[in-house]
Amino acid sequence: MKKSKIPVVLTIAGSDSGSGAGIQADLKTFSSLGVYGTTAITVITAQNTQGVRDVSTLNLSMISSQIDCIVEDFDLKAIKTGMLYTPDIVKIISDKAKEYKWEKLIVDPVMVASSGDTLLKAEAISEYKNSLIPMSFAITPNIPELATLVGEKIISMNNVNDACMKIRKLGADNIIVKGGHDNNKKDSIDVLYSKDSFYKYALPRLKSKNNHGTGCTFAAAFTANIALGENTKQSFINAKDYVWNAMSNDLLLGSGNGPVDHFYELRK
Ligand code: PXL
Repeated sequence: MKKSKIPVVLTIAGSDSGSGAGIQADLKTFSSLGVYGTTAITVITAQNTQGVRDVSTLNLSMISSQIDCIVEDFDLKAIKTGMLYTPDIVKIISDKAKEYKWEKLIVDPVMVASSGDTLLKAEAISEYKNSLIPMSFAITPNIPELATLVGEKIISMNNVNDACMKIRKLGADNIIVKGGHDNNKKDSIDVLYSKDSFYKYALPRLKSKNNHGTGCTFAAAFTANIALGENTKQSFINAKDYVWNAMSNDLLLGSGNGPVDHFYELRK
């Protein structure tokens, strides 16, 4: 294997035809932050800024084969998962994580799109808890995803710590909760639970409704920073700063929830 000039990462996720989220958001984030992104596509969605119209799942052997191809030829510094959709896909990714002994596996437990469309079948949640989360270096739920994972109706900033401790028991080393869905009007606060301590990072809440793909973008930016050799806390801070800047410079595309600007640096 050649000694590459740039860290390589892999995203295992769904395609978003509107390119605001999913594989497309991941690749833009990776490129913008200076890592080389490879992809294993799980599902193809037909969607725009208004919502998801269709989902088509790739067969399991094709998903497996994409991952094998990448692992055999690239020295991966980190791996990120996004939309996995079915229990079978979650299981096969957990099997690959075990087979290849992935140390830096970042699991973004994607469940629902900003448009409200379902991105994960309910039957897949137990597979996440039993197989994939135990293999993860970090998991990056938003507040509704965290509530679903711990089986509670609502999580607020008051009980977020208890919920993180429950996820820790499933085997994730680091838990990052994205506070975008919290009802704090002034700030958006994200929480990192790492090595038995909590760290909170707040930035002013942005009013833009062009927030499609912010969850994917955050997890991809965190993955890129880990691949670049940053420590967990700094990767968390850098990822939030990146999303905040990308969201501040939304591109005003489409009539629904538009994408953020992953390349805001180019347009300064
Ligand atoms: O943001 C979550 C997400 C992940 N992956 C795909 C998506 C979305 C949101 O729409 O479409 C493919």
